[in-house]
Amino acid sequence: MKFQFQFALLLTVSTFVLSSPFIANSKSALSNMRGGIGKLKISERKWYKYKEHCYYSSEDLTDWFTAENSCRKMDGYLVKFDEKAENEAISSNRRLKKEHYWIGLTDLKEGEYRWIYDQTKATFLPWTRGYGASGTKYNCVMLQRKIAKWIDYSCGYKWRYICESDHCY
Ligand SMILES: [Ca+2]
Repeated sequence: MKFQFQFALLLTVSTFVLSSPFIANSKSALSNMRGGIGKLKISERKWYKYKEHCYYSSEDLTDWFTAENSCRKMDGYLVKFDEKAENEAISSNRRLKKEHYWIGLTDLKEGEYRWIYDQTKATFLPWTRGYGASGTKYNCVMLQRKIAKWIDYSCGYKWRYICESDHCY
């Protein structure tokens, strides 16, 4: 009898908690978010996982700013290479090895290369020979085809791009 009473009480309390509007809303928001990201991953299979972060190589070609926007929409940002090993891993695992890809680095202030993700300065700059000092017309950086070297280029030019996300589902 005592057990039945406790069980009934527990059931009442959990029904109340689970049906409260706040929890119901955040649960549905979370499951929508997961559903969206999950669907993209599973249906398109373009994500690569490296050290708990996920990387997405786009198929579409856009200017640098549109690329950054597209990354934000998928809960990410244009890739930030925190260390050389990350640059090399992502470079060699991009979807199309023979293509250039935008990365999240710019020198909107001439010569000062910063990551769009957190505005920190790049700690290493593996330029392709002849690039990296091309003046005020070339302010956005891309990963060169085939190798883990970088090229500064005109931000309006349309290339593929790589997004990074801290959330791998
Ligand atoms: Ca990173």
